[in-house]
Amino acid sequence: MSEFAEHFGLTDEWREAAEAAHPAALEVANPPLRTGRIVRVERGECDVVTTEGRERVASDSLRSQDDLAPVTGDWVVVGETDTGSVIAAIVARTSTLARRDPSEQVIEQVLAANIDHAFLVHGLDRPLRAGRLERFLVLAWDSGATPVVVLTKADLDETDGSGAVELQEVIGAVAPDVPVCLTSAVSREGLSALDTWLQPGTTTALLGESGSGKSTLVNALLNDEVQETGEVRSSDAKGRHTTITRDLLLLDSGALLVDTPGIRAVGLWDAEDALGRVFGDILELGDNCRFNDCSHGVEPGCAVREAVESGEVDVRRLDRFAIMAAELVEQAEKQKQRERKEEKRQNNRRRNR
Ligand SMILES: Nc1nc2c(ncn2[C@@H]2O[C@H](COP(=O)(O)OP(=O)(O)O)[C@@H](O)[C@H]2O)c(=O)[nH]1
Ligand SMILES: [Mg+2]
Ligand SMILES: [Zn+2]
Repeated sequence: MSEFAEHFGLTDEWREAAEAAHPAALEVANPPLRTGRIVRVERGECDVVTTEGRERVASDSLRSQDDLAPVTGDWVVVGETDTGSVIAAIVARTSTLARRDPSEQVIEQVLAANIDHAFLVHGLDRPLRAGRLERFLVLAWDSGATPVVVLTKADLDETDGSGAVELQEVIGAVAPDVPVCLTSAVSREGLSALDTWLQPGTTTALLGESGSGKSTLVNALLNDEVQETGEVRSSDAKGRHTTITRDLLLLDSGALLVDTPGIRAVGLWDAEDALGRVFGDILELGDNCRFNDCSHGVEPGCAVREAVESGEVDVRRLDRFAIMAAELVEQAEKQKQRERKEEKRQNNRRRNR
């Protein structure tokens, strides 16, 4: 099938936004300018599907002054330089899936952009950790995408369905308003229910632990073995290649999918509001604590601990909330330090000129 930007979700809005970015693009590159969407990012290069077709372009260092690295899902303006085609401008994102970079504690890592739905994928062959699910939920809400929990490997359920029901109860307690779908890539059970979200021109990202069945699910939806699958250990250099790039893939239905490499560490980045969506009840209860800055620990008059004692709030959930909230405070503090350092550096440089 030939590929054009029109198939990858190009709407009038995106077209107009891209055209508005033309003046900025012309500072970096020459015409002919064309609008496209990034479908794959590799070191220094991207595959972009433009209104002219698919092409490989340099992600360009000139443009990087604005600190924005192109990611899968981005809408971009491509133009020409002496050394070939480059991404000359990135169109403002409507959503970004981001986490704290696991290698660098104070850097945000954007996983994908312009995502409508996030499938939080969990395999029935392993225990569900509520804390993990909460993290993925926060990540998804924070991105602006709508989360859906997708349980995979239903064919492996030996409990005659009661295991899945139990799991759905656990998920319901953590995320009461989030839809849960039970699927199997092997029996193809439940796959058509995903059509609710996999609508033409919409983009869905798959998130979840390594081995949860994301790539297998993608292949089942594509009816093709595009993504490599298998038991994965990302530290296992000799192990087979698994998902390392994040590709934007086009389904026959016209829906778009982004498979992501198994995420082991879901460090939160700047996600206070999203935290409130997952732990809204605790935040609300906290309004009734005697102290404004109550940590819901040992302070007297703590409404949250009262709710724990009365059984209204699960104490383990409160613990997980406290950990994530502390993480966000710590991250914000580090970010501030980093900004101060950067400011100092720039001031010094100016003075030494
Ligand atoms: N029985 C069964 N196995 C599955 C299913 N989905 C994935 N798997 C297996 O689970 C393992 C991990 O799957 P993979 O798609 O690579 O997981 P990913 O790391 O999330 O991309 C592989 O061995 C798959 O064959 C399923 O629906 N049923
Ligand atoms: Mg995979
Ligand atoms: Zn309190």
